Amino acid sequence: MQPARAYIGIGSNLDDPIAHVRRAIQDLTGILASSCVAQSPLYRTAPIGGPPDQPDYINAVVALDTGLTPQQLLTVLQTFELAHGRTRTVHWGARTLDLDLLLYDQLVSADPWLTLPHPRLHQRAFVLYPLYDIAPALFIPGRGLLTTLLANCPTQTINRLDSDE
Ligand code: A4P
Ligand code: MG
Repeated sequence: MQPARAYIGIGSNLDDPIAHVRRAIQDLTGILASSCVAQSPLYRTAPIGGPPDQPDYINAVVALDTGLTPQQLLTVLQTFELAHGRTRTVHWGARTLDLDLLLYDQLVSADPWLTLPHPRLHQRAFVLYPLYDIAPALFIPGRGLLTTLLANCPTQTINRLDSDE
């Protein structure tokens, strides 16, 4: 069977976020029946939503080829979040690690447990820029071309990190 191409958004803004994101990328490269085909640079980004005075986030995106179903993949991602000490108290509050399944091939799903494409990805510079770094020609089902989404994205503060930071 052909593997699916999945894109995973990584975010952290607590307890040494750069280290959490780097470890998360390592975690993702070890997923069963999957291989990592691309990883974006890391970005430092201003928090969108959630309580005021949160620290900046570190964000990145990884592309995987996977033989897992989307449900299996999300379950693995949630296991990694827990292993990074993720707790869920405040909606959109600060977190050690958030792993979002952004896209799974061109699959569309309205299931609240697993909505595809991720319901907010098209509005978020912290997702669109790293996605563009690794898949510039991407089409987001129901939303359009990534390049068009980027051109229409609200202005948000995001800065690419130097690779040695
Ligand atoms: N869920 C549904 N679809 C998906 C999907 N495609 N991928 C469900 C992952 N999870 C999905 O997620 C809540 C529920 O969404 C889960 O039960 C899952 O089954 P969560 O991770 O527990 O909570 P969350 O992260 O607070 O919610 P969510 O919806 O992932 O939040 P967002 O929209 O990702 O926003 N600002 C900056 N600069 N950088 C960030 O990374 N992140 C957020 C979180 C807000 N502001 C940010 C950032
Ligand atoms: Mg999440």
